Amino acid sequence: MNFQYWHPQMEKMDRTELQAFQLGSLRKTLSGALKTDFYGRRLAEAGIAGADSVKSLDDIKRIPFTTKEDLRSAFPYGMLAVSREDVLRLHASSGTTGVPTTIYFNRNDIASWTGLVARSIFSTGCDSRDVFQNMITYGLFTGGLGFHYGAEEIGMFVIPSGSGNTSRQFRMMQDFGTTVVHATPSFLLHVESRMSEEGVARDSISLKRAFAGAEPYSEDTRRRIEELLRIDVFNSYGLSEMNGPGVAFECQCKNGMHLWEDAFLAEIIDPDTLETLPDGESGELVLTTLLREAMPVLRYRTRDITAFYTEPCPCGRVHRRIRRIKGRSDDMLIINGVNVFPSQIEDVVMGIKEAGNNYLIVVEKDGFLDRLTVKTEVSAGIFKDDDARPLNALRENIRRTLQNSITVNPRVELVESNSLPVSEGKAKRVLDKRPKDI
Ligand code: DLL
Repeated sequence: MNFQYWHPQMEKMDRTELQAFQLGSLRKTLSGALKTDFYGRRLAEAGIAGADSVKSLDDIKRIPFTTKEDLRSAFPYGMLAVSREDVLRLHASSGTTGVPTTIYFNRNDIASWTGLVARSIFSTGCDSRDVFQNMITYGLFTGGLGFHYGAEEIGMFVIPSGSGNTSRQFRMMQDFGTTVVHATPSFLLHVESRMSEEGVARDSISLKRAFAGAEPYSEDTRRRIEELLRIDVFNSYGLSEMNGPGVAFECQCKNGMHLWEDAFLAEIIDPDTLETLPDGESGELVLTTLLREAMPVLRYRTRDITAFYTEPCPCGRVHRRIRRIKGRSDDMLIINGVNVFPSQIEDVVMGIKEAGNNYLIVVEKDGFLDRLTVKTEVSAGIFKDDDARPLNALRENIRRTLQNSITVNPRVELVESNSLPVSEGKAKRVLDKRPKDI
């Protein structure tokens, strides 16, 4: 295989050099973090007064973890390390209780993020001759602009098609000779099935590769997409708190995702004991930003369960690879790539007085896409009436309020009070019927 490197010096430096670079960057990051309200307090409590109290990479263990809850509590500017005039952009993702977690970028942050995404895309064998169709949501979600900038940096011909509008997607592929697409794996499968339905011949498109991520999927799903569309599919991992995409990415070897360790310091911990685990063991990924200036984040608990590969990759990159994400250590659902916390749904349902006390969240596959149904009990009495209008209005009110809150359009089913199962122990509010074959 012919390997190509976007930033060979960074991608292939030896590990000692990489670790020295990481230590220097960690200290810079700490200096920035100490300027923020949130970390100023948090680090002082942990006895870290200045960046030089960190003498080795191992000293990272003295720094307290950061959680999504912390980001929410610091909303909007408690973690901002630069003046607001220096901020160029924000992105956001859902928080556990409806308050978004907001991430800020200054000019250098946009440049370093763009570099990481460019490096990721280039490592799959793409170059400036490729036509790239970005079939993912633009806007507050990081997947759109993150990939857009990275692909432009390489000089690719970028089509910012966004997600949805399936028939138009493959028409654009035909019109412009798209060679690479980016989408969630479920949307890729959906596009393929619509192509077959509408009789679009595979030979009428020039697709060679796809980047698929933002939600978990199995090796079988990857193979299925590859066989159906006759392309190579590369796994792409990231999270808003760490820029977005471009945290870890598969290279041409397609065997684990290189986690860009010059930009992120990675640890794997046991989510229960919080102890660091040896390389190779499966646990929760914890990440510290090393390059971010506007909003450094220290020891962020991603809740994603993975493990490091212990053997080096034939591509020659020094950055360690993580395994396909096995699941999460919290209850966050990912529905067609969108993060949804059950607590957000509960807030909406409980905030509507005609809704009863019990509800059930059902997630299942509808074709290749995810479908969310919220079954809600209604207050006693409302079903007795012959007039269906109040029920329809209530259903629509719940649906609209939910859609505004979680950005996913759910189906709402109203059921009689006391008809949903009540568990004796912890309430089981989520029924995830999607196949788990990871
Ligand atoms: O999903 C960023 C992204 C955009 C990644 C485009 C890849 C492509 P968030 O919306 O903050 O950011 O969601 C982050 O999604 O903690 C994982 O649980 C999950 N996730 C992301 N990529 C993968 C993947 C973007 N390849 C959360 N496999 C993360 C499994 C993934 N889960």
